Amino acid sequence: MGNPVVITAAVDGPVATQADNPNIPATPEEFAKVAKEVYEAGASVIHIHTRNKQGQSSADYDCAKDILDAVHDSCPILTQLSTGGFFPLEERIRLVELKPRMASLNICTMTFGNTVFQNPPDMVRKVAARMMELGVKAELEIYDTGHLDFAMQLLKEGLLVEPLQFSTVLGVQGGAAATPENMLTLVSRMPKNAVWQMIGVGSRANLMLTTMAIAMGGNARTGLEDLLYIKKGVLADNPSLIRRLVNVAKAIEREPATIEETEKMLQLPTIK
Ligand code: KMH
Ligand code: ZN
Repeated sequence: MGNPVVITAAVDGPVATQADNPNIPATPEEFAKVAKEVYEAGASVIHIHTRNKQGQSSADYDCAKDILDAVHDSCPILTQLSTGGFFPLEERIRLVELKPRMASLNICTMTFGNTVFQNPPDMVRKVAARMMELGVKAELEIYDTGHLDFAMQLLKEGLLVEPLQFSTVLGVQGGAAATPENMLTLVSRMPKNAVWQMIGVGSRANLMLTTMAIAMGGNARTGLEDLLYIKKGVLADNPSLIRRLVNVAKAIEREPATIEETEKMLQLPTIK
């Protein structure tokens, strides 16, 4: 099948808890279960924000290891750990030592809702260098055009490996708004050999922009990190969101990428 699409399941996120949506995984067992479900639904990548024993977002190294091990044991889905929670930077960075296949790399400090998302340039350089040493591919989360520019600067400095893997994140308060125009601006400014996926925050933005991205030949992400409700008043769950996106892809004659296709398309390095 030609033109496969990499579908990523962002199953929990850094903020929401089971009080917001009971379908958010919290324990290693719940992460393992949801990993298998989204894999069977068509996702080839799982994006994980690790949690502590109380189910709260946390960069605790041992808890993160338990979650990652449980997911790896459950199915062949490719793991992408978030280094982007709202914890001390040193704790976030340490998560890459767990050697997931990919880890998020947030490029710039920004206002994020009512908080400040701290990503100082030298710290970003340090994490990028360490990811390269370990063979962990950087998933570059860009929330505005300046973030793309700084990613290009890091490439020039030899801290990133091509093809760059971008996630265009639109709809965060403090970043660019969730509009088709903003998506097109960002995508048109990426190097030609880059791979990219769309992350639309909020129910409407998520479906509209991921659909557009798939139609344009890009990749797409969905899951409870990006939207808690599938429609007004109806709580979402991860496998249903993946199935909905797979149906969108199939309707425009794209098939979800297999694990092998994803490894090839994203040119994932070998873990060292
Ligand atoms: N929820 C995302 C928009 C990351 O995973 O590195 C921001 C985030 C970053 O959580
Ligand atoms: Zn995330």
